[in-house]
Amino acid sequence: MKGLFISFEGTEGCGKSTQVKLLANQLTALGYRVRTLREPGGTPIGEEIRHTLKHSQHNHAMTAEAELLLMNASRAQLVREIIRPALAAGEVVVCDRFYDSTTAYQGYGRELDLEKVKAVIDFAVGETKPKLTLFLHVPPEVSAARLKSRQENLPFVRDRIEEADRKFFERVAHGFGVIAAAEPQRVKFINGAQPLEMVCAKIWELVHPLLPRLGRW
Ligand code: Z5A
Repeated sequence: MKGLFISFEGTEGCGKSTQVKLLANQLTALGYRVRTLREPGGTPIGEEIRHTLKHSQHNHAMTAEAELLLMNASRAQLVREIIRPALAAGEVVVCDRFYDSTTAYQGYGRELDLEKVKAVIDFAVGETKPKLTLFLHVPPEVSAARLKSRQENLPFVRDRIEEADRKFFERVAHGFGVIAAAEPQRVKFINGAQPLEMVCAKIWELVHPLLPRLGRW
């Protein structure tokens, strides 16, 4: 693979989407070819799965097992349709969430068997794994305040996953901590509660050393 694969992770409102855009702009300005993606979604099939997972009127009875498999059906499609060809073409792929979210949300949050979760992820991604994962950490009160202020400016759209209780999100946050501690080479912890520019600068510090190996186009 000639390209570079970077994923962003963290709890809701940690600032991933904002930083994905900022990083993509920086890289593009330097002449790199950049592909920004989100999960679940990122392909026409994946976006339909995303709707089923989050917003469909018929998703109230979804089981944790179905949720796990749908997340990874979307991922299997994204990996083969977009990520592998983009990496083979030498692009920088920047993904808003990837398989660590499955471990955190379906493994720790929904309390599915972690070995089974890992087996499903492995089947979906094969050898396609991020070189660098930027884990933006924010305390729950910062996350809640950001989501509230964003919601005030947007029309309400029901989201099944956000309907889970506080304990679920505490388990998810704990899960991300365990993941970051287990793979410190790949997963870099960043304080997402800092001002935007500081988060952005820290991210650049981590991404920049990986770039020269790519060359320029
Ligand atoms: N999910 C799963 O369960 N299993 C999986 O395998 C995968 C996903 C892949 C996807 O939801 C849901 O799917 C998610 C996990 C689950 N569920 N939940 N709950 P999504 O894609 O709709 O949303 P999200 O990924 O949870 O992210 P988000 O809520 O959109 O937040 P964000 O992208 O991290 O944050 P943001 O949009 O960049 O920022 C939020 C606000 O804060 C915004 O107004 C910004 O302007 C502001 N912001 C950002 N950074 C800062 C700083 N540094 N200071 C001040 N304000 C800031």
